[in-house]
Amino acid sequence: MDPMSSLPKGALSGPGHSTRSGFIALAGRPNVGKSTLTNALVGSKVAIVSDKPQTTRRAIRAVAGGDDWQLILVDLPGVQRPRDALTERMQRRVEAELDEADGCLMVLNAEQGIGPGDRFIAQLLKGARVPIVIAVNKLDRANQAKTVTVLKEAEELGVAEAIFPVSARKGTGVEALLAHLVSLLPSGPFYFDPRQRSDQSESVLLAELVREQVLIRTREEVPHAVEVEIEDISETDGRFRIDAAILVETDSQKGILIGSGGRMIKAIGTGARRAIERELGGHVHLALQVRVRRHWRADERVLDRLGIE
Ligand SMILES: Nc1nc2c(ncn2[C@@H]2O[C@H](COP(=O)(O)OP(=O)(O)O)[C@@H](O)[C@H]2O)c(=O)[nH]1
Ligand SMILES: [Mg+2]
Repeated sequence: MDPMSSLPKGALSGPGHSTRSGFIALAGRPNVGKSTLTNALVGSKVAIVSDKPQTTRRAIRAVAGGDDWQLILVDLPGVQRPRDALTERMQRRVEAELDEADGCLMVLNAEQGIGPGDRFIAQLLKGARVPIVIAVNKLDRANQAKTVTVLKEAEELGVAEAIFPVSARKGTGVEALLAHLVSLLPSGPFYFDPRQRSDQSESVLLAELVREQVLIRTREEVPHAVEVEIEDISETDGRFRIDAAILVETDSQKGILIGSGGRMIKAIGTGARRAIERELGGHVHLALQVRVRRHWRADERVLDRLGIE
């Protein structure tokens, strides 16, 4: 999907300004579809998606852009009660990002409706000095009556200057939302090379594609306990070899990831290889290893090395 293709050019840059660019911070409960919406707005996969909590650990800057505008979306890690060094860092990051943004996009879930978690976030945003836009997502999962109710409740939150019903999965309404967000950006030079789609290094993106496959296939404490490190990438004649380690905290988690007869690690490897091949556009040999590294989540040095700020 290319959400940009039919945007009128004149609508995107004010008179007398050559380019506009800026940052939009994404807020919303876990699982409302922030990462999916980021990918839809950018028009390519920059953020991994699953229905597990803490899928998004790093504050990715995703870059949507046209000829004369650049909109940088900051997909914030989920707001949670601090429990360990990892969640504490995530919390600090959320506050810092809002401070630097030109606008905030709060995402709600039309399927579930608005609950105490959404109201809590809306309350936090009330103090923000930036314009707030609401996207009511998962329109494809709500009938008309439900949609009308949620849109009304969204308005009653009293924080948004504009509200857009969308389906990030299907692309419905994404173009109108994007045009509005672009209209909020100040004029100014681009922050990123226009060919860039995010600020993630290639190895972090590839590690995330492996982690996404783990998240899709595991439950309970396992998703939260897993991290992935790319140890080596090499290319010969358009064929890639990638060595990656999946880090877990206990032997039992390692057992789960390997699975009986190695079936689980095989399924993770096949899924990840396909996703990486789509990203790199070539044949990939993916060598995966599962390693136990106890308490990596509490180890600031490991977090630094993995790029989790
Ligand atoms: N049906 C439907 N599912 C969606 C939509 N957007 C996201 N999802 C699903 O909702 C789950 C959470 O999405 P994600 O983008 O990771 O949410 P985040 O935690 O807010 O970043 C995933 O299973 C997505 O596939 C949508 O528009 N429609
Ligand atoms: Mg996310």
